[in-house]
Amino acid sequence: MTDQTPYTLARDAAAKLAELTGVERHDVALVLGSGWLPAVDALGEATAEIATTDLPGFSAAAVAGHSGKIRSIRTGDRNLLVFLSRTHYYEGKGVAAVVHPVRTAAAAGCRAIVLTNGCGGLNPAWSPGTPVLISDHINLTGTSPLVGANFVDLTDLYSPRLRGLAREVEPTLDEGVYVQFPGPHYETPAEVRMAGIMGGSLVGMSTTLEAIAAREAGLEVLGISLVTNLAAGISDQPLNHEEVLEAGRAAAARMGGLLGSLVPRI
Ligand code: 8IG
Repeated sequence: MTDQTPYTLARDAAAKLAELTGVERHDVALVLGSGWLPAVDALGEATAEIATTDLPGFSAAAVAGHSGKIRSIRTGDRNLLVFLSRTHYYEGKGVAAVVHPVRTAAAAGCRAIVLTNGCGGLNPAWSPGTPVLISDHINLTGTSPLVGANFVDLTDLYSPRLRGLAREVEPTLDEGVYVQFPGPHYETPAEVRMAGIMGGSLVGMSTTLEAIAAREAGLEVLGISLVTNLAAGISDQPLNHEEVLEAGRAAAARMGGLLGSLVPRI
């Protein structure tokens, strides 16, 4: 045990996952963000559902609206591995804990991962409940899941091929640059203006570290943000978490339809 690395821990988790789900190999992984849970029921019947805490390296979920479960779903001829919750950087459990699901998915055989999140939008045209494809990111956490001289190329991190597929399913989808702040507080209006000046259009507290780990593991990455609120200062409304959950419920059918059409084609 003392010789465990994040990679061997992920291999152990993948072996236990196969044992508990009875699914030897998964093909596509999906990580759910705030507001996305209702959409998953539209994806099809679960082959198996287990608690994340049944697998090595996972700890309990911390956020309302996030459920600490992993669901295996058969869609078309694909085995889809759905993480109904994630560990956020702001929980202070370390970056390796944040990206453990991604590494577990890779060890379980996945070739692609769909990272979803709920976030704030800088474009006033994005009303709450608008899905936006992530075209690129700015990581403001000041850290990386990679340790050592591991110079992973992040050009085209968010797969142009998968974004193209998403737009075949839903041609009206906009794209945006996702800026990850450490959180857990929301941004000040000045920080939101800064994010915009830097070239960002979405602000949130997840996704970028996971995307980096996914690229390291050789996974193709699709990122989809659900804009659940206008970012601080973009509207004169204060932000609250209940609004996030409500935007998710209201957008569930559309998100479920999008994922349901997309995943079998990945
Ligand atoms: I949902 O406006 C959600 N998550 N940082 N800012 C940040 N994270 C978020 C926001 C937001 N909305």
